[in-house]
Amino acid sequence: MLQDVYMMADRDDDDDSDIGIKLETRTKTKRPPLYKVMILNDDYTPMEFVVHVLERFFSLTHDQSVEIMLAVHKKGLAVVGVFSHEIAETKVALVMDLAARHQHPLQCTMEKE
Ligand code: TYC
Repeated sequence: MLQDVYMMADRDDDDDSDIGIKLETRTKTKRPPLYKVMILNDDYTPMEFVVHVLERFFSLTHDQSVEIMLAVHKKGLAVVGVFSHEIAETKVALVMDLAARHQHPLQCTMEKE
């Protein structure tokens, strides 16, 4: 934990009774960084497989999954979710593992937001 120590200034009155070191501490809590998880287009992975992956691992509805899959198909890639480092890493591994087991070249990556 990072802590700061502040010096308290003397106020401009005639006595110096309030000069001193204020040992107030403040705990800095940083939010953990977030990671975008993306899927990339390729020429071989079947559209239905990509839709299935989006529904299964990214809690998207069927309609949302079709929309994102088509966006990736047209534009090359899309962000499919934003997660903590550990969750993002797990999602990428699950997608890559399922794709490999079905011999599809689908790529899933993560990037710090
Ligand atoms: N381009 C693929 C096809 O025409 C479909 C596809 C979409 C593949 C999204 C990957 O991330 C992807 N079968």
